[in-house]
Amino acid sequence: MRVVATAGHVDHGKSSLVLALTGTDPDRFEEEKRRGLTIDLGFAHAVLPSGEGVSFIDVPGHVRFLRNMLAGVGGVDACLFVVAATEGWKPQSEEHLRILELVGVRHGVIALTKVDAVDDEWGELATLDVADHVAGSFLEGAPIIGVSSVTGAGLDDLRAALDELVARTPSAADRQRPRLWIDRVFAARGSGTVVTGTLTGGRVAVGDHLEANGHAVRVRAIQSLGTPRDEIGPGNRVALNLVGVEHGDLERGHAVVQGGRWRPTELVDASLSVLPALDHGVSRRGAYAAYVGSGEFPVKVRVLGPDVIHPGAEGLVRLHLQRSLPLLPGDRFILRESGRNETVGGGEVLDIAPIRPASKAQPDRSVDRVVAERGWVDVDDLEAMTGERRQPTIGRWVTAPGQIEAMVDHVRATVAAAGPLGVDISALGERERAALALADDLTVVTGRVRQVALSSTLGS
Ligand SMILES: Nc1nc2c(ncn2[C@@H]2O[C@H](COP(=O)(O)OP(=O)(O)O)[C@@H](O)[C@H]2O)c(=O)[nH]1
Ligand SMILES: [Mg+2]
Repeated sequence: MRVVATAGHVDHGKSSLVLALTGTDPDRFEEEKRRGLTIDLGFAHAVLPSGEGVSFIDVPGHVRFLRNMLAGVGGVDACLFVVAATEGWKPQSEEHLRILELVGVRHGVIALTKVDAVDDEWGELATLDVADHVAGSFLEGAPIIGVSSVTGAGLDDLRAALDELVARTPSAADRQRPRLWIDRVFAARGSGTVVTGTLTGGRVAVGDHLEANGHAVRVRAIQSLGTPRDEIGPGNRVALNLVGVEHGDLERGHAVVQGGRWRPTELVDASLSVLPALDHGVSRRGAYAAYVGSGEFPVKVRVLGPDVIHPGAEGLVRLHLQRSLPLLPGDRFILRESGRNETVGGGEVLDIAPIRPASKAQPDRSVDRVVAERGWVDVDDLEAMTGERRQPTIGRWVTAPGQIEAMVDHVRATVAAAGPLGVDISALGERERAALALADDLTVVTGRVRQVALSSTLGS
């Protein structure tokens, strides 16, 4: 099963196309049907000719509902990019393409819709124009299929192209760290709460004990594509029935994760690519909205290093969120200036627990840097901060080069300074005691650490 998000300008025929491909109208709300306008995310699924299933997340194209579009593209593998042959490339064609690039979508097909309303020559020109606009992006070279949701023309070709898309899109990675960014919440009919989202990072099984926005919950039931499941892997649309939380306590943008394995954070260092088309740089400090997972979060940005990141350039930033989120290095975000209603750029989380002051921070994704900056790091902490499990170098710690030797020397010096009676072992810290075990020349006698008598060292 793959999750494919639609993208493209308003009224270009995204929702009609999803309906034509799946038989499900993704515009769920009465207001959407009445206005003929997608406001919120829509969901539908179909079986492709190969037998492979595909879930569609239909996003709104109108710039006013961009936040809903952003909530939809967080966990997707691929996109169905829609441009109407009648209108050609429009502002949200451009903005959605940039956003998909910044959130890391790398695969897609392009549907040139409404071909029934143009003649062949116009259709060919429109195709060339679209190819021009996507040149240099991840959609360069992607198939551009002329379709009509009205006559059904081209739909079989599009289905075949979707099959190829699904076949060439790598399946979602299983890192044994499931995370579900919630996009909808309901009260379950019996009791408990149902949340839906695109599962990433790992598997979830019925009976799992998880944490939803910090509430301890148990998974009572799982559904995917309307079918009950005992467990489900990453890369799927899922609905989880959760016991232990009121539906009023959860909302879009919250995450469901395994408690204890994450270190929710309000402060992250990240890379930021500023869109080339922006007419100003991102300056030293400012207030923005960051879009991460399925959520929109107010954020203060501080540029690390030079004062301004210019349009088209990439720099480093420190993001101050107003609430803590379960993030990991590698998570992607989009930055918008809410006041100007303008997408500024986006980037990748590099450090979810920066400890160096902003003036000295040099974030990157290296686990060794996280260790080096701390000297000693608990293995579980390190995993929660980086997503990577390392072998401890001593006790339960991973240490930077030279740290263990320095600690052994320090313990040796402490014992030497204490004289013949030695040091009460309870006066030593955990790390000192771990280092003590490595010092052949020290011994513990009735609770006191002493130097091994010289004669016994020589005799051994
Ligand atoms: N002639 C024609 N009209 C279409 C086609 N697809 C959609 N439309 C019309 O275009 C308008 C916008 O379609 P919609 O699917 O809501 O666009 P969205 O905003 O991209 O989701 C509606 O009035 C549709 O009936 C098509 O293939 N041919
Ligand atoms: Mg729509």
